[in-house]
Amino acid sequence: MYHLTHTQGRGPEFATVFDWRLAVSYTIRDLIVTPWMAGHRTSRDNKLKRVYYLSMEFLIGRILGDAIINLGLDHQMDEALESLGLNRTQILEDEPDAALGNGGLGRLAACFMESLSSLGVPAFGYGIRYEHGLFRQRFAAGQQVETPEDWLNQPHPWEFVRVDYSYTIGFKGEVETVDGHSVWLPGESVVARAYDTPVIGWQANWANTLRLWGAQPTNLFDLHRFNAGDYAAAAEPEALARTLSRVLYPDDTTDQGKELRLKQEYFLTSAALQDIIRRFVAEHGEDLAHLPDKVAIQLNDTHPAIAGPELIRLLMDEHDLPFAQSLDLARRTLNYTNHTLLPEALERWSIWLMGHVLPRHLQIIRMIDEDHRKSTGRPANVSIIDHDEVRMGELAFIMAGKVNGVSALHTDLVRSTVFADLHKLHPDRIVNLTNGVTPRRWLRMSNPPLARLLDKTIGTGWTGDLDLLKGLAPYADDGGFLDELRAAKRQNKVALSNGLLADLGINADPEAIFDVQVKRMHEYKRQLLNILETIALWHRIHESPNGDWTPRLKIFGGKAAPGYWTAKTIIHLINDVAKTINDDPVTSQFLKIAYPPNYNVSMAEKLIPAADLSEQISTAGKEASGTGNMKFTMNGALTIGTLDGANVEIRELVGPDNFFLFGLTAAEAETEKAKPGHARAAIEKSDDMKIALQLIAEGRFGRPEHYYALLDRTWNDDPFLVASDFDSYYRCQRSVDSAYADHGHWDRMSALNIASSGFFSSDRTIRGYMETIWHV
Ligand code: 26Y
Repeated sequence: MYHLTHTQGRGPEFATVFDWRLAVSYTIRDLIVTPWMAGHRTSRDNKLKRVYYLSMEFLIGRILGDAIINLGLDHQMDEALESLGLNRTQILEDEPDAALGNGGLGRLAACFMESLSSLGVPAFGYGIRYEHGLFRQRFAAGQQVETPEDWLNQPHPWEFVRVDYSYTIGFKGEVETVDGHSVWLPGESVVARAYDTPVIGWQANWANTLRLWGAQPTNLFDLHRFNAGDYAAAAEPEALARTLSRVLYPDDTTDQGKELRLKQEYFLTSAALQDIIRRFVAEHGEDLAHLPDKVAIQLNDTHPAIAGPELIRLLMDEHDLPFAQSLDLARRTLNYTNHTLLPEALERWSIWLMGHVLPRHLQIIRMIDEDHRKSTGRPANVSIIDHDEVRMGELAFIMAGKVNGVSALHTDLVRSTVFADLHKLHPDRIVNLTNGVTPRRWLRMSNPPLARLLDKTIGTGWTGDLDLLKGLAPYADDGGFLDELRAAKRQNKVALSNGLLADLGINADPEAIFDVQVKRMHEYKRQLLNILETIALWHRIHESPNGDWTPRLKIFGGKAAPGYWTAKTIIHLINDVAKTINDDPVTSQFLKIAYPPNYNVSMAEKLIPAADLSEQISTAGKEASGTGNMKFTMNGALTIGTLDGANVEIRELVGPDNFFLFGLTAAEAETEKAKPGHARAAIEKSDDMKIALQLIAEGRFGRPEHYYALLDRTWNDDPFLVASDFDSYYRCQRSVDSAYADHGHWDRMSALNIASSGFFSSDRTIRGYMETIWHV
């Protein structure tokens, strides 16, 4: 009530949901500030080593609900809101979903921030305060339409602006030599201003800071021009600077705006490193030789890989250390996480662009490259500069103390493929840290029915120590427990069904298998395989409409990069197929498709707890880890999947009997792809796949000409082996049908999945980083 009147300036009789939501948020924030400041004091007074997580993406989602959970105030909050006559869901859902990321890599960064706080590790996350996060998706005639996201269009109650922490970031210009020293005279500059959001850990013992940089002009505007009446030109410096933190880059393959992306990466990295060095000097004095003892920096993919040359530049040009020592200090401070093997996602910048935007850094990159080649005996294939391009993966690797993969399989592939040559030179550098997710958000907060059942059955300790879920295993044979587990799942399915009916007009049967594939739209993730299987099943049901079919609701969710034509065509196809199938009276009791638009963190929180089946069907060898797969397992969904990414570890832990495996292995997939005509050969052999493609070509689902290119690509190229895996997938889905029909059996498998999911807590992952990489 205090914040409603004194901060929001509204009496209760006039307050809207928005007013109440802000008042509640400020009240909760007040409670976070105390442990937050205490943590800062403890770290500073004890001169503790800190972890710095540099990421271009933090996909945090909504904050309020998670903060309430971590403060342990969920029951009190419910009572308080009830006494005020307020609806909790309404208040929580009024908060915009902070979408400062594209997908897995950004959400991982957010889970890591939460675990770092829960474990009480002194840490900062550094990112960019994008004014517009990931675009909003809607469908027009089944096709994706992007509209700008606008989360900062309203007050953001969680952040504290730090006008005193501002750094100048230069671009372009000249490098001159003065007294034997190189001096970079940037041609442009902007100011990076810090905006801090506290991240509260489980049980509120510790809070760290997510520090996001917003760009400000060095000169606000040109007063001469303004006074002369040229208002637009006067505001130019401001507009130019602001573009730097204006929009999140969609995971994209187009060439457009490459320069802006490079500038954004440098903007984040330079601001973070200047801030880190300032703090180090303030706490430990000017002797930067001890930097690696007090600072561990993690680069989330290559996006902040300019950190290597930038740290060397700061040490050498601004703090007068020699190159060799600067290089050594940087290497003992920096570490790099690789999240992809896909060649199109490995960043490369033309030498021209690098020299144009960051001339001093290009010089330093050449020095790093030369030093590395000399010290390793000048082997082939390991240079940072190749074919007039700067290879950021090689740069990050060479500048890192440790390089990590994100699942066991992915780490093996990092060693044997992208970095095979560098791995031979530095055999101890690559380590595995399998991803994880925070059980606070992804279980306790998003799945209250299951959380209550777990509390009742094994006690509440699992939230902070997910390995305790093992205690559930004995209950997998307890009929009473299994009934309650089913009831909890059903409650989530009913809630989701109500939402689907209200939002999409789809009448879902909670008894049906809720079969969910939610993730970014990418060919390698093979949403195409899923929709083709759906078409084939629909056709089979038509052939015997009185058959004993297990009812299914197929749920899709995900966005395509705006310039990714094939991914957008697959979205269109799913929507076209959904329209035909959902309107078919012959099959509708058995099969429906729902594709709610604008999949985001908040939607994941509703879909995952309601899922029976988790689709993790990427071409083996292509999905680095996956983290959605872990969330589903924790929430009792069974996985249908390939041996890819962390699926391999999920299957090992839950046991092969409790996992629906299909498809080629990574090695087999490589062999298969090398066979000329592999797609056509596989399609010719598969009646089901052939029919599915034929039905599309005949125009059974909207205008066939929309799909000619996709069909042609599937018959003649099929780079992600949809055809080769089709029959195996189709058969596996039918074994899902029969398994689901046997309730007792299914629920037992579900219980065993939950019981084995403790390993996938991001607390375990962070402990691994602490031990093997950061030494904190
Ligand atoms: C613009 C471009 C350079 C780019 C931008 C974003 C390239 C890649 C990305 C994002 C990649 C990403 O999200 N990768 C995912 O990381 C997850 C966390 O490790 C993995 O679980 C997932 O398999 C991987 O695809």
